[in-house]
Amino acid sequence: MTDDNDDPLSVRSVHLDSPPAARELMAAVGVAPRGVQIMAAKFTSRAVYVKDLHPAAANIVKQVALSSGAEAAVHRDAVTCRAARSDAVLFGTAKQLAAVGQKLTGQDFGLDAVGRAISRVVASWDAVPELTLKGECRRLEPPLVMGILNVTPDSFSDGGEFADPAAAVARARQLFAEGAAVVDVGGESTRPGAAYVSEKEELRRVMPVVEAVAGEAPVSVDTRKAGVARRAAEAGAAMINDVSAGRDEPATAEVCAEFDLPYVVMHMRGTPGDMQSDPRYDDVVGEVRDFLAARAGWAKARGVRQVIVDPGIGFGKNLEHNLALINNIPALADLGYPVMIGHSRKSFIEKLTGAEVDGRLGGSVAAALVAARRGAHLLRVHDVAATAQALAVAAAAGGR
Ligand code: HH2
Repeated sequence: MTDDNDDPLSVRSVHLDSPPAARELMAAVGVAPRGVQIMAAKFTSRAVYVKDLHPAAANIVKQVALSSGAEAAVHRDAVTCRAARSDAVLFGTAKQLAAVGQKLTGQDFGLDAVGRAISRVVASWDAVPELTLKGECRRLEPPLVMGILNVTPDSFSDGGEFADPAAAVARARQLFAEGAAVVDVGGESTRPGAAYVSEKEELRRVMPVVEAVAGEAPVSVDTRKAGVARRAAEAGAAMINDVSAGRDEPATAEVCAEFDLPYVVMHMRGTPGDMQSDPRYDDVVGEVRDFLAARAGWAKARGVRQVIVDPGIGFGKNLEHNLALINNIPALADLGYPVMIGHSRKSFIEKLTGAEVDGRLGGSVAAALVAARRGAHLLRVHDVAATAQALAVAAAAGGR
């Protein structure tokens, strides 16, 4: 990034669970130990992270924050300009941080764009997105549950179970009865190493379910193919879920624009064939966020009205990456699109607990609750009844 920083993606929300989490983040930014001690006293759970500032800009951010009653933790050598660049963590109430954003807007050293980005990020904290599904507008807090229905022989968890169309249709109806707001029908496994499925075969698998159920309730189709998306839309599908985010077949977004369907764009590193071979990121949250912002913008430019973003848990990510993404959902939600999380029964639960695929209910429900707390708007799960029950109890007992 240059000094005339015009990249608003350098500013993002962070959620800090506790004062130690705040201290750890400040230490990573390069704050002096004494400064960490003083500023930890101003701990707030929601903070704004600004990446890669010129030291002059970092000093202005610090002054503006202090004059607004907020705090900005910057690198210890930003003040002497010995640090070439500094990140900043801004602590304060939403009101104080909104004032910081406003005061920075119009300033030099690239701070105009940073100020506008801070204002946008802070404004997103209180916004609850909505989603129109089959003509019905749904508020996404608490999150909607999306039931998974794989009509494949080889999906990692339910492969082969619902290959028979009658069994698949019955399962879809059961998922709705258990509390799913939408059921995601997939005819191609995207598990690591999965083989490509032809369009003809994918249509043969998914269309009987879409044709039987889409008239009754909202059906999503999990497909990377524009031809499948089109046939599903013609048969009344309510949403398209594209794990390639339109990179495989850009025309998928055009189908969503034409039929005014919500379109899920998901982050994946590599392809299902190679994605799990030693994935690496410098900044997994920042890189996934930048990708989703770009793909959502791309879909919007093609006329899609409702875009949903998904960090793609398990798609080219190791355990640490998956946990960082779940913990940093606020940094994805502040892009202004509903956030979907698909954590259900995935192997990060095995890495944490040793559980085999059919024994991951507890881990899946726990991840759903954490994701809901962090602000996820749609949870894509196999176990709808257990997830819906846990969300209802968590919302009643502890909010959201
Ligand atoms: N995960 C899978 C498939 N589709 N779509 C979105 N948006 N997000 C996800 O995390 C996601 C997804 C993989 O899970 P599953 O469908 O259970 O398995 P398989 O791909 O083996 O059919």
